[in-house]
Amino acid sequence: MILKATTDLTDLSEYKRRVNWQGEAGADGAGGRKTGRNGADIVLEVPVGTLALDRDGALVADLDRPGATAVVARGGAGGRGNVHFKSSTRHAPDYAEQGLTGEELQLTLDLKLIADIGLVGPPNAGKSSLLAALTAARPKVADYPFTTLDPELGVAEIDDTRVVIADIPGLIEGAAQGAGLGQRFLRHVERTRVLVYVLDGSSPDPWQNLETVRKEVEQFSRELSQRPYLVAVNKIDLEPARLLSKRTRRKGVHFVSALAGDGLPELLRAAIKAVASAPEPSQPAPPRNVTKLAVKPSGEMVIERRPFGYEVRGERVERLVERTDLESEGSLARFQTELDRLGVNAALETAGVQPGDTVRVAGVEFEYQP
Ligand SMILES: Nc1nc2c(ncn2[C@@H]2O[C@H](COP(=O)(O)OP(=O)(O)OP(=O)(O)O)[C@@H](O)[C@H]2O)c(=O)[nH]1
Ligand SMILES: [Mg+2]
Repeated sequence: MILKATTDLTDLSEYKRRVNWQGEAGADGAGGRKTGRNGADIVLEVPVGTLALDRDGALVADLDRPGATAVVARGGAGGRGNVHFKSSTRHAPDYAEQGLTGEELQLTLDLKLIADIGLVGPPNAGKSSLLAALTAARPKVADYPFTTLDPELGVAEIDDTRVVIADIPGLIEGAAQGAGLGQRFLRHVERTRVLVYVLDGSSPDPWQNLETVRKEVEQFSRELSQRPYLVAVNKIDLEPARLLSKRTRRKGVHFVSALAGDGLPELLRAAIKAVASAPEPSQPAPPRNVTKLAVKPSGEMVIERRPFGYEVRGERVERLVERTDLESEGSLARFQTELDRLGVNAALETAGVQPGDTVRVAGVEFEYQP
């Protein structure tokens, strides 16, 4: 199973519709020493920016550029055909190995927006209005907090330079502890090079609002909070904000009006300049191509006393069971020999197994017969 990043997709809706995906089984071998055909690879296309996480939330693959691929689950090795078990006394062995089961895993696909500039600020500050004023995006704008529920992207263009801007839901105090909606969307701006803190210049204390939002960002990610940023004090068409702009000269602070268009080209140019000189955002974790499934050291074996009898665990013995065609007499006979060779029978005796006890290996139950 291979994940592949493509620009043809923009969301993961395909994987909402269908959650189970399975590779194709290989074909059986045939007479004349013919090896069976391998099962075809299954390539699952995902939008660029998709992260694949395992059950524990560990990063399995980071599909951060077009064409990036990651093998997330491998098919099982094929079994050896009966010709491999020929000997001087057995000319036509009536057993063959079964193929191994392929890897199976549960992945969470998480799409991170990839933007150059992230708009971050308290609810109702005018982030979406700013996105709408700077780009062709048409996010919902309304006079109440938490209008934006999902992050939105837009492309801004000025002086032949294009930048992608992301607008996320508003951040409030306590967001890091789960208050409001913003915190869970901050990850979408994790990879932006520059943050623009958008403030409502007509609010009672915009600088206090800036403090609050910066603190929430810092609690989310120290690294994100240390990235270059600008401040856009919005709504200077309103009197309190206009007065504030007359009184304030602060480096990196721009007074704008998303509604009237004041100060927007200057803000955009400054943001683009900051993007150009900002360092590449670091990756959340080193990308790993292949999932490592926990594998017990081969040969190691554990025998556990269970209510039903005994359970044998160990990579080699479990593989042996998987490899064995339990319907075939010949295979079973060889299975017995192999159990002896691996020391399973001796270990069971030591553990106190009695003839007739149930022994379970790899989900298959046997009746113990010495
Ligand atoms: N007067 C004035 N009002 C503005 C300006 N920018 C935005 N608004 C108004 O402020 C309100 C909130 O604007 P939004 O763009 O939805 O704010 P937001 O920050 O995206 O809000 P959330 O998504 O809820 O966090 C709307 O009523 C806007 O019309 C501005 O420059 N001047
Ligand atoms: Mg909004």
